[in-house]
Amino acid sequence: MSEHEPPGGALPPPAPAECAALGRLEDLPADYVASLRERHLVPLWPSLRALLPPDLPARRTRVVHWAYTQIRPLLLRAGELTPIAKAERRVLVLANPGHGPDSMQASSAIYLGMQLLLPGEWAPSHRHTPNAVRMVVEGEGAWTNVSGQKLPMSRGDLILTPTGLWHEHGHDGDAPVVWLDVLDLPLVHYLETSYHVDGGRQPVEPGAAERRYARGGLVPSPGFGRRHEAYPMLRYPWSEARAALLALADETAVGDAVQLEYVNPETGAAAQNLLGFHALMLRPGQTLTLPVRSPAAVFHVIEGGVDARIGASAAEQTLSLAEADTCCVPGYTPATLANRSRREAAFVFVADEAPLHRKLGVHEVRT
Ligand code: GTQ
Repeated sequence: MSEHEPPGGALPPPAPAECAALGRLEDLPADYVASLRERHLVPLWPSLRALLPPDLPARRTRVVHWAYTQIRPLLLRAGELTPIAKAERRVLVLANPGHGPDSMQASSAIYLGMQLLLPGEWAPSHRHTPNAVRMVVEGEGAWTNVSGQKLPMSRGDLILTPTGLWHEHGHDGDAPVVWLDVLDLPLVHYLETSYHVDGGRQPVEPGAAERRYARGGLVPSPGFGRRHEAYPMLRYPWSEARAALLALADETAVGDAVQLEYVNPETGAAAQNLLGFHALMLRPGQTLTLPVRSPAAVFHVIEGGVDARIGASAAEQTLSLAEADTCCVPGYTPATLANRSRREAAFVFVADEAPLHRKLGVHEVRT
């Protein structure tokens, strides 16, 4: 689907006449408002500007920086306080205060959680309507079994657990494992379609899909191991993504973005239906200004240190992101990322709402 652009690029600022003050609720006789209420009716005009503000949408999502050094001790404490049997999923949710202090939202559609699994623990099998991915932050030896495929979880790996697929997590290693969960839960919940089903132990075979689809442009021939599932690839190893970024950097003009999207290798479409996932490389010393787009986005540093300058000049904030830190950026917001190192590349995992915006026809890039 093509990108929706307002005619003539960015919309012009509204003429004052277009934004004339409209009648307020208080202007109406109390008995009239009461009789509307009784009949479950609401006048539009007092709320019209709030629903359809001029030029720029109202956004509850705020810029937030979650430092891993602050999350980690609290997550390990959760490991002491709450046994896995009492948690099922031992997660601290990254709650954007713009959506309320107890919100389970990073943005209107994105949920983020840091999940801890201790050696020997098991998070039992279930399936649910929201789509989930895991970005492994720390530790070795954990695995996720998705639809019977046992997928090892190493740092930087992206593991998909798409809508409706059984999944359970286990850990055969000897140190805590932490990963970042990214779900479209806020949207699926808003749609009144969020639920889960418990499963027992699921059958397990070693996951081989990433080897079936290990090289770009080459997929198994029909009848010779071609997957007909909606989600043929469920694990994207960091070693592959990192190598692909370094190769792309060799082919990309200095100063241009070196970014890859995680896609379904059979269709080339985004790996999941609602949220998009990308891996971004910043060359040593590189500063990259991102296009201003409608979807909210999340940045999570896989390797290196990155300064994120976010917001229009008057309200600009600079976040100093360290390895394993996560931040979120509302839609329609300028953002510039700078690699603090002059010697090493930095690598950032990006999650955004772009596939959803494109499907809804509201995706916009502003220049
Ligand atoms: O690991 O299945 O952060 O079901 C939230 C809901 C993780 C999971 C979350 C979940 C999971």
